[in-house]
Amino acid sequence: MNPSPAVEPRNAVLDRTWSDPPGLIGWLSAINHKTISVRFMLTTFGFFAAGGVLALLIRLQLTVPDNKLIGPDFYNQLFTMHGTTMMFLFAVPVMQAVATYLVPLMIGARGIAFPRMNAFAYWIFLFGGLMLYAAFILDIGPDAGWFAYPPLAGPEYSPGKRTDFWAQLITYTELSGLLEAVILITTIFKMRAPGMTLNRMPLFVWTMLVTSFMVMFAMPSVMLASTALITDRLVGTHFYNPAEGGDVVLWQHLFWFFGHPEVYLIFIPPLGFMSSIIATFARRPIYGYPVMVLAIIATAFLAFSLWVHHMFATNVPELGKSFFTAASAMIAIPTAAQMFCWIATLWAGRLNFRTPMLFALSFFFILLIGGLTGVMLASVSLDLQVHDTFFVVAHLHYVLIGGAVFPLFGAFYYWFPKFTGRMMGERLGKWNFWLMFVGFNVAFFPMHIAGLRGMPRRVYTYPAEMGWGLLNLISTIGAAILAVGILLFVVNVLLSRKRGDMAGADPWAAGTLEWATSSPPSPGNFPRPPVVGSRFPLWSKDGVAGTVRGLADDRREVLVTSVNDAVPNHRAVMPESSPWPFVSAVAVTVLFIGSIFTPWAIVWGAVLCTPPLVIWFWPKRGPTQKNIEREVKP
Ligand code: HEM
Ligand SMILES: [Cu+2]
Repeated sequence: MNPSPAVEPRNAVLDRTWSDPPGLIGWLSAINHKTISVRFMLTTFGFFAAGGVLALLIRLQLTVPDNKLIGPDFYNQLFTMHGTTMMFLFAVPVMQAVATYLVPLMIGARGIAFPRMNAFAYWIFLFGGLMLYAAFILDIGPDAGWFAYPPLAGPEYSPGKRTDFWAQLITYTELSGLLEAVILITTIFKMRAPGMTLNRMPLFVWTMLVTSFMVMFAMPSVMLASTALITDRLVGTHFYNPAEGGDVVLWQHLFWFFGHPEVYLIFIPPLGFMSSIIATFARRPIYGYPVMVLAIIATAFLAFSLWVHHMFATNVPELGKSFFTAASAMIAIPTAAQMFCWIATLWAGRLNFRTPMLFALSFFFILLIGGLTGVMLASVSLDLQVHDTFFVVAHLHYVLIGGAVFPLFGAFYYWFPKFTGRMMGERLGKWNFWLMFVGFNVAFFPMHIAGLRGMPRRVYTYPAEMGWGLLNLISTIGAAILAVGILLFVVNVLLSRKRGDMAGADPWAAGTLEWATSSPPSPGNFPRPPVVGSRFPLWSKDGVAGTVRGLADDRREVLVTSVNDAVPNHRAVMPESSPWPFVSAVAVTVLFIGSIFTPWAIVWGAVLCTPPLVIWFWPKRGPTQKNIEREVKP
């Protein structure tokens, strides 16, 4: 094991080449993947906080029976905005945000593929989220639930513009998600350091590869669904109108063909966090690497074959329900396989209980409960019994928070030194963890019982005779403890960013490439990109077999390698910073928001979008790119 990798001295020319320009225009022109990723992470965390505040309002209203604090109309908006925010503005985007920082570093690349598109995707995402919250503040926020079932979400029962804002937000976030998926797949396939064969890729990179492919199949489904909903509402098509030959169950199929895999888009990247953290803190490579990779791929395939388990209460054929029950139960198998590999790794390792490790270990406990209630819900008869009760609310939060939020917080503790050059406070970290862990269980465990006793979800209050009051009081107290825990995280980040212990390149003595460069990394990531000789390059003697020479420092040159074996192919020059992705995103936003109000916005919006897009893509022969062959043999 080689605890302190030899970090190459920084190179001033290279730093200047890859830096974002100064000033306001420069700020809007930034395309460096780390700059964009940090903004992306802060934005998604901002939405997480907003969604959390809405959750606290929901809990406040449910604390006691017959509560009159929040009326039914506002309550509808609360749970719709809460679910929508968490699913579309936090959970998937935050994984992509973290990945756009880490993946290039983990694979030894100087940058990311399509950096301008990456900036564009970020701006689109930001504007979409702000639009949704602007609508909410102006009291035209959506109120038909995060899955917006027609006919409730259709023109007849949801007049006004509320649902249109929701449906348009889907297009923003999914467009951003699709672009990020293309960027990550291209980066992972074509920009890995020489020697990093597919078989040597860190498991987190594998999870992001698989997740990105899932995004490519899942997102178009919901974009199609929501566009059809908009045309139903805006120009009177009849996709979901049975009176005119439409079908409301069509919505459910299209939505859940996206919605179920969505859960795995949230859950698979954390499997990669887990593997990184466990390997480092057990001080040994993850046991059963091929099993892990196959399990991740199998999970992705299975995830697409069980969307109907969200529709057991509709009239899908009985035989179909049996099939989807079986598929739903089967998905526990690859997850269990991974759990066993991690346990084997931990068993053989010497454990180190720092904060990231605590968050990782809590995953086992919480996800086990969430997984068990999931297998219960996969059975049609039990599902019909607890359908639309708080049992489902408890289940989904155990899976989402246990499967994603806890590992994500662990990941922040783990990679914070790489992002900032400083460690996060360990004492505050322990408090942060225990308050979140205890608060979470106190908040959500009683919901299982309330659900089994019949408490329905999405109703703003309940009569005292039902006897659900005590359980709800406990839940609300738990939610408050959880919120304090999350607040401590924010405090810890703010304090540690300025005053944390200096980290150095590899504070955890970890084995993967992101730790082979300074913390925080220089704008160009690696002064000389490494050549990889093993799965944990920093842990084996000839893991870093050399460095790549011959890449220019005075222009944004990257090495392009082959898909399977990462054999060097050619050099490519990445584009310079540019404000046009930002301007284009503004123009596209005008088009989308306009089209909520009039179909004509598609026409004049397109006219508005054309100039910035043309300028963005206008072939330019700047001083650095002039006379460079785009394909030069290294
Ligand atoms: C921070 C602590 C959280 C609390 C206290 C909380 C609380 C709640 C409650 C009480 C409901 C049920 C509302 C009702 O049916 O009347 C709910 C719904 C929901 N929550 Fe959370 N939640 C939290 C975090 C999250 C996270 C992190 C996610 C996703 C990543 C999430 C996703 C959802 C979804 C999808 C719904 C369903 C909304 C709907 O029925 O349309 N929640 N939450
Ligand atoms: Cu599902």
